[in-house]
Amino acid sequence: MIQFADEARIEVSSGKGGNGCIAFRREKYIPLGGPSGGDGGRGGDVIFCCKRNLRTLAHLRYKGKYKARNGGDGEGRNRYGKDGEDVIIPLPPGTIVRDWETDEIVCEFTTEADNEQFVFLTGGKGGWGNMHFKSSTNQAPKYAHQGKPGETRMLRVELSIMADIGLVGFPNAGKSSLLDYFTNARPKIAPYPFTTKIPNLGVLRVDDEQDIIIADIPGIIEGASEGAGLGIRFLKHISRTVGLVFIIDCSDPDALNAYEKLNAELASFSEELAKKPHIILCNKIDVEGASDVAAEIAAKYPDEKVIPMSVFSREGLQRVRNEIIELANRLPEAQGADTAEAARATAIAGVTATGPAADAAPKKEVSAFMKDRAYCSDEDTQYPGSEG
Ligand SMILES: Nc1nc2c(ncn2[C@@H]2O[C@H](COP(=O)(O)OP(=O)(O)OP(=O)(O)O)[C@@H](O)[C@H]2O)c(=O)[nH]1
Ligand SMILES: [Mg+2]
Repeated sequence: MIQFADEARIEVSSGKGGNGCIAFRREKYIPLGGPSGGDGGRGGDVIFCCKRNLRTLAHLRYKGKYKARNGGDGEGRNRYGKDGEDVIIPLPPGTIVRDWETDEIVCEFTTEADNEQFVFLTGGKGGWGNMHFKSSTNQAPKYAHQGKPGETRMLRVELSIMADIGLVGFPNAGKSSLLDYFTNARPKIAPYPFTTKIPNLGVLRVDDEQDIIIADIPGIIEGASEGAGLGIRFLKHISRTVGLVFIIDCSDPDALNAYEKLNAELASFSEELAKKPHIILCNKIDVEGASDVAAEIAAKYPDEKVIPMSVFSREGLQRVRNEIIELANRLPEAQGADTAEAARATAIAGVTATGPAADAAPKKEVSAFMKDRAYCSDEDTQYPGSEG
């Protein structure tokens, strides 16, 4: 089975600053040339960079340790040491990086953060060479500064896919087929359960103003919360959505109870998740008898929005599209948010703080260490050798 890397532990270290040099100018015809030891170079930084085309944290798992280069030592003839190269760690959007010990969030990338960089650890400063210490009373200083050490941190990196809408259904219900029809994603579709083993994201283009990101996750079965099937850990990837789309295969003998069973599994993962706004799609009505089942489901849940459809025969798909758009823009009434954006922000904050998705780690106060770290755009970052 393909493992979907959504958690990793990494150790990151910034580079040590280079030592200052003790040297004296020695040249023919220039007696007592004076101190000429150059400064050490700066140690490299540890930088996180958000890369939209990354989808898992697998690359971190293989490596484990990231170390920026040390700064070079200063040299004679007033030569500076080379600055140490930064280590740039690419992370997919939706990544949260926490301190391993304190659980403090040290960096968080959203879906819009493509190419955003975050300087996490700065390298040690280079030490001054003895050329700086010449004074009227000491013309030949025989000392220089050592470079400052770098820092090392152990981090937990978590990926939680950011989507507007999450698809929930038993295996084989047609989740991936729906994603394939409505979005640019081309997931694997096959007539057997558990075709989807890792979450897929697709973008539904509404118009020039709006894209809706839909997450297709592996199928859930009864008992998934106790580990049956692929379990429910993938539910964390839809924890931050605005709404859920339940898909029921109406040609399945268990179709009538599917919604209840799915909802029960969701609730055992997180009450918040089970309470999200949602619609119910009754799929495969092209199959004989399935339309009647769809009608029965609609009658069973008069307060729910139940839509009969078929990806196969394309029936009902226009309505499904409209309902998905409406769902993605819906405002949670209770929260009194005035824009869809604000609603999304509330949804994100609400679930990260409460659901097990957050691994029971509520946001803590920002530590002194994190206060002076800052996000920056690509232009603000200086790469070694690019200065001047
Ligand atoms: N007859 C019919 N078959 C459909 C329809 N929609 C999907 N299917 C078929 O149902 C099977 C399962 O579809 P998928 O989209 O892979 O289902 P899934 O929910 O993603 O399944 P998992 O990834 O295993 O959880 C495929 O063989 C599809 O061709 C439909 O509207 N009518
Ligand atoms: Mg699938």
